[in-house]
Amino acid sequence: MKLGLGLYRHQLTRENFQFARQAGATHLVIHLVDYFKGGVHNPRDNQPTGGDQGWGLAGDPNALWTLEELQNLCRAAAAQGLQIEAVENFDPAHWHDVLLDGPKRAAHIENVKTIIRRLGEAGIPIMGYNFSIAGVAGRVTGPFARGGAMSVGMEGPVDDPMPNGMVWNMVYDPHAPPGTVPPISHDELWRRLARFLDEVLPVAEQAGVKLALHPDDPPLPTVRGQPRLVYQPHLYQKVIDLNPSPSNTLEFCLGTLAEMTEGNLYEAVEQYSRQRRLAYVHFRNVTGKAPFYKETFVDDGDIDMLRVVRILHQTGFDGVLIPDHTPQMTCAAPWHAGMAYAMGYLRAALQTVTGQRHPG
Ligand SMILES: [Mn+2]
Repeated sequence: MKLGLGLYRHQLTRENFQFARQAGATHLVIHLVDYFKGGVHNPRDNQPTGGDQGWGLAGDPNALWTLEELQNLCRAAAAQGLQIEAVENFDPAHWHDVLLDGPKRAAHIENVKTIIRRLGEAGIPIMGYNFSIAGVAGRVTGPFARGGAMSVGMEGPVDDPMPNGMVWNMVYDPHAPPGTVPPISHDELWRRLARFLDEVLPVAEQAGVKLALHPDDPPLPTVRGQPRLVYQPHLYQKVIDLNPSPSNTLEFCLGTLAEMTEGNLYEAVEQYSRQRRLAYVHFRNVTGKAPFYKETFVDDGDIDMLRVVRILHQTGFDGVLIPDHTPQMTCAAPWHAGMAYAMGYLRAALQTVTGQRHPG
């Protein structure tokens, strides 16, 4: 097992690469979508939350991430002793009509294929994604974690409809006509995922890239009136069973699994790790279940994280673990302090469980 750190787009700097390496990371998971165009409604110094308009404007629909950009990032990371393990999340601007089954769907499937080929060429082995219409919506921020540390949570269901021009909690068309996105059925959403996987996985396999699906966070049957795919642990199996490709994998988010109302988290870790379908793991702890839960420090929630690391080790998982989100610590660098705390915990857990001083 290897330790990684996730960085948002505006954090992809030499200073943060050094911070990651100093905190024990050998790998990075990078975000290339800019989630922080919502200004004061969605400040840059924390994980994105946002209001009714979500995280704000999506990217440029005509500017796919270039091979040169990816290669430059890989080189800059390597200069600090780090490998880029994954890019996390497609930009809604590049693939909204795959999610919405809209008129640009064919062009957007080509966008996804192009991005995956470029990742493969740059040597980045994983593309993490969410197949979700509403995305990560409906969360609140407050002093919920130990010692009054600022964290996020949910205080009830959020089913107010989503305005036209929006998908995955971002605005891809600011000039969309007034009105709301009509809800679809769960079956229709599964059909869209199956069709997407059938078209894209052969390209991913050829490029040597795994597609890794994050579960729906928050995990509820619907959010903003739109259906969700993976909102109980057993639904991850349905994703695996849709397509036998070894590139059909999971971005395994412990926090989201713990928020689910059914199943047993430790059994789920064992079940999916044994099938060799975990691409990488998000470490995040929480208390409570959706739609009433709060994010906590990694050592302080409902999940026994050391037990999870032990199961991953016993089942032969050899991929990357990253802290997902953490509460913000009261100091001059709240995000970095929260991450450094989680990295220290994870490094100690890896040393304890593997019996190696330099695991991974
Ligand atoms: Mn996650």
